[in-house]
Parts: sequence; C-alpha cells; structure tokens
Amino acid sequence: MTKTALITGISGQDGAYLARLLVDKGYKVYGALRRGAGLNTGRLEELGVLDEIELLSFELLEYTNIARALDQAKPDEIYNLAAQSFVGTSFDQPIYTSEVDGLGVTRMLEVLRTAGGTTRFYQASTSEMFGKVHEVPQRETTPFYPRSPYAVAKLYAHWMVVNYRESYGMYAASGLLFNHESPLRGTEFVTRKVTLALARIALGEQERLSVGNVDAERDWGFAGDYVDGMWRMLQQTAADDYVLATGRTTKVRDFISASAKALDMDLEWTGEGSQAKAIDRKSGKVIVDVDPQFFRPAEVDLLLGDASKAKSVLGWKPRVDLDELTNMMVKADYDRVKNRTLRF
Ligand code: NAP
Ligand code: F7E
Repeated sequence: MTKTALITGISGQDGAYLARLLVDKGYKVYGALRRGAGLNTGRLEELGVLDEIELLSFELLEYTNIARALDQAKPDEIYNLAAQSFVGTSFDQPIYTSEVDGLGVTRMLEVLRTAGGTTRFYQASTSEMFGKVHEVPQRETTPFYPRSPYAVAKLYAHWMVVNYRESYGMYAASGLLFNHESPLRGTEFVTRKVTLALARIALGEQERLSVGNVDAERDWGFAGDYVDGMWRMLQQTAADDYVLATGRTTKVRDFISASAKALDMDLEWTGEGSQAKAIDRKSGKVIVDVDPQFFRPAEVDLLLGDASKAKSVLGWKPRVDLDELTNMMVKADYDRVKNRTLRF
C-alpha cells in the first residue's frame, strides 16, 4: 500500500532532498509550505520533484493550521523539518526562534496526540544541543550544553519528543544531526557562503570574502545522505534517538582552503582571530578576511559526532565524504555564477 508522508520545511535544503527520496520510494508526499511573498520552490525544482508532490499551507505558529494540514494529508509519517534554522539569527530573534523551533514542535505533538492514530513523527534535532561539548566525540548519551537560543529551543523540542514518546507511547523519533550541506544549502551558512563567494572571486565578480570564526570545527556531511537516515529512523519497531555524523571534523579555515583549491587557488593564511587573512599565492591578493560582525555572542567551538548507533541499528552510514562534498558545492556554484543561473 502507498505510504503518505508530510514534510514540513519543504522549501528548505533537507525538505527538497527528503521529498526526492520519498517520491523515489513510491510515497505520496505532501509538502508543508508557509506563505511568503512568492513561491519558494527553487530547491524542489532543482531536484525535479516539485510536480510530484502536493503543497499544503503550513505555519508552525498556528495550531489550527497545523491541525488542518494533518487532517488533509492524513500522513503515515511526518518529518518536522521546519525551523528558524540559522544560529546567528537566533541571537537577534530569540523569542521568535523559541516560538517556532520550541513551541512549534509541542503544537505538532499536541495535534497528533489529540487526533489519536498511528502517525510516526520525526523531529529535526541538532548537534548544536551539545554546544560546549562535554565529551569528544558526541553520541546519544553525551550531556547537552546548548550555546544559542536556537540550540536551547531545539533542546526543549527534543525533550518534548522524548516526553510524548514516554507519556503517550507515540512513535516520535529525534535525529541528532550534525551539520549537513549541499549545493542547496542556504547562502547564510558558512560552507555555501564560502563556495559561492569563491566561485564569484574566481570569475572576477567579487574581490573578497569576509567571514567570522575561522577556527570553529564542524563535522560536515552531505544532506542527501542524512535524509536517508531520517527515513530509516521512522522504519523501526520502536522510536528512538540517533546521532547522524561523519566522524571527521574540519576547521572553517581548512574548508575555505579546500574550496579555493578546487578552483585552482592556493591560499596562505596569516594571523589569528580577527586578524586572520588568506592570500592567494598566485595573485598575491588578500581574498579572505575576518569581520567580527560574523562572530557569535557564544560559539560552539568543536563538533564531532559518533554515529555508531545509527550504523548498527539503522544500517546507516554517510556515503559522500567532505572532499567530494566540497567539489560538488564548488562546481555547482561556479556553474551557477558563470551561467547566471543562481536562484537561491
Ligand atoms: P532550512 O534550509 O533553513 O529550511 C527550513 C525550513 O523551515 C524552510 O522550508 C522554511 O520555510 C521553514 N520554516 C521556517 N519557519 C517556519 C514556520 N514558522 N512555519 C513553517 N515553516 C517554517 O533548514 P535545513 O538545513 O533544511 O534543516 C532542516 C531542519 O533540520 C531544521 O529544523 C534545522 O534546524 C534542522 N537541522 C539542520 C541541520 C543542517 O546541518 N542542515 C543539522 C541539524 C538540524 P521558508 O522557506 O518559508 O523560510
Ligand atoms: O556555522 C562559523 C560559525 O552557520 C558553522 C545549522 O544548519 O548546523 C548549522 O549551524 C560555523 C560556526 O552552521 C562564518 O561561527 C565562521 O562556528 O554554517 P554555520 P551552524 O551554526 O553550525 C547545525 C547542526 C544546525 O542545526 C543549524 O540549523 O562556522 N563561521 N564564519 C561562520 N558561520 C557563518 N554562518 N558565516 C560566517 O561567515
């Protein structure tokens, strides 16, 4: 029998990859989309899946709207990917972020509980909840120490998922996902900001890239691999929480150097902290510098995940490594800038 899934956050990076995956598996997919000034469906178009899904009006701040969307879709599985997902913005908009990323999840869980039924629920939790990390690498049992309003809101939502699972026996799973990137990543996140800016610099359309803390370390994987892990979390006999990560961590400055190398630039770094700079050895020009406006009031210095549980229970492992991911992102942005086809 055809399964039905409802994906919130359908216009985002993960929404597009998950829609593609589920349609390819034969699911009937409803995409929950909030209203904006225009249709924000560029990523779905890029993956050729827009015409294969049905869009529903959806807003996480609006309880009755959530109830209507669920009633319309009657999904077997819900993937709650919608969120104010940018950590930097959460410091400027902590109340809004808490409403959407925290209480929004309780609204969804309440609608589901009230409806009864057997719908399975996936919550997009995050490695940001480990924050100021208590151990390296981080796993499901590592204590949490969130360092931003985003992470605090996500941690509240995570515990609500656990609580609804334990209180009402709901199938509610929480994916503790480490950073995952792709050519569909928003341009405010550091990887895509870097690949787009360096592509523009290589094509003579930009002089310099300004970033924040180049010494932060992240465990970066490919979004296409991570949505497969989300799906696997909803196919088990019992719901649980799982880390998805690659097990390799990289400094922001090294990601910048690797992206530059993919464009035949050879960077030499000088200075530390706000004085850090990278010079392109070939042209002798400074092409990367640090602008303190991109520093965060509290930083997550190091994330490195241990996905052993997902590997043994879900049979999940990442397939694309960081070198391949970097090349994929750089090439996509180079082609978009060169061919003037940049849409997001
Ligand atoms: P993204 O590209 O920023 O997409 C977020 C989605 O949420 C967009 O579709 C956005 O719609 C929607 N949204 C925002 N506020 C909403 C609201 N009030 N009501 C309804 N929809 C709303 O994020 P992503 O990278 O795909 O991440 C997906 C989820 O995983 C997020 O919850 C994120 O916090 C979490 N996560 C991401 C990562 C990662 O590395 N990517 C890691 C761990 C967890 P608009 O297009 O209208 O803005
Ligand atoms: O920052 C540093 C920054 O914004 C990564 C979201 O998907 O993953 C993402 O959150 C690191 C941080 O991602 C710039 O300070 C330096 O240390 O790409 P990011 P994030 O904050 O890790 C987690 C798992 C999520 O759940 C989130 O939803 O890079 N950094 N210079 C910079 N970051 C940005 N954005 N811009 C810079 O110029």
